[in-house]
Amino acid sequence: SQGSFDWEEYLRESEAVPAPQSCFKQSVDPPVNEFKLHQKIEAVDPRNLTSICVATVVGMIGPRIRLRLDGSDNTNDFWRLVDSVDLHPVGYCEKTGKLLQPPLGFCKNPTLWPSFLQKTLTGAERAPEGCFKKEPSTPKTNEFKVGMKLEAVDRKNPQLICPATIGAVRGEEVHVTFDGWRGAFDYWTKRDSRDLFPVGWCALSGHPLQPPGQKGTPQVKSKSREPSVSQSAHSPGNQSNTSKSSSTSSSGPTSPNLPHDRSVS
Ligand code: MLZ
Repeated sequence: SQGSFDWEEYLRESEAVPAPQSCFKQSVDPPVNEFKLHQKIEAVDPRNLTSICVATVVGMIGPRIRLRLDGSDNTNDFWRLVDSVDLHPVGYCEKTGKLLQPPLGFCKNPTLWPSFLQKTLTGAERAPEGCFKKEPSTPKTNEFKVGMKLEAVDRKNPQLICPATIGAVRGEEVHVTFDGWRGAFDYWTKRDSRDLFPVGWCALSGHPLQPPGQKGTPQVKSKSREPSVSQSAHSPGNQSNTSKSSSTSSSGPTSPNLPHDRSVS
């Protein structure tokens, strides 16, 4: 499911504009991933944000790494950008006078933590300082507007980055809606979330971009929507296009202007 999606054509067909780079807390050049699998780091526990834990790099896609907190099971893995402020080299806690914590739900008796910690770090490869990239700055104001396109992490399937549209803006938050999906994956988030990327970020960074779903198109502009598009409108003999929009009458599976309603769920 990679390489089949082309933003340029999709934007043209949907008459949509990408959110400008200045909306995003992302560097213009995606950071380079210099981590290696199995390296240890210190990371903020996503389930307990005041706590920093030992974590192991268990996967990577482009500039994102998949982390597992040592002493936690494999059901709480999470993804971070290599320029996330949540990531530190081993030794960071010691240097800054903090205590390395067991992860929330440490699978063993808490009294076993000190010896577990020592054991998990002994002989382990530690990610070098240079792997940790500087966090990008936060844009001064919320420049997102309803209808702007972007690439966004699907938080229910956080290894995925998908084409999305800003569905609403409320103060410092934006509603992220996923193109071609009915709303089950949508979420509200801070406008400076690291899960939001400008159109083209995946291509630039070497990260796969999922194609849009096929379950209806909630973001279609109402002005260019015909009252009903019958099957005959797509048949080869009937090319009388009275609509002012869509010079190219694409009927491809990801065509954003046509109501594809072949879903079951
Ligand atoms: N396997 C899942 C993936 C959905 C991904 C949606 N991303 C917005 C499904 O098909 O339900």
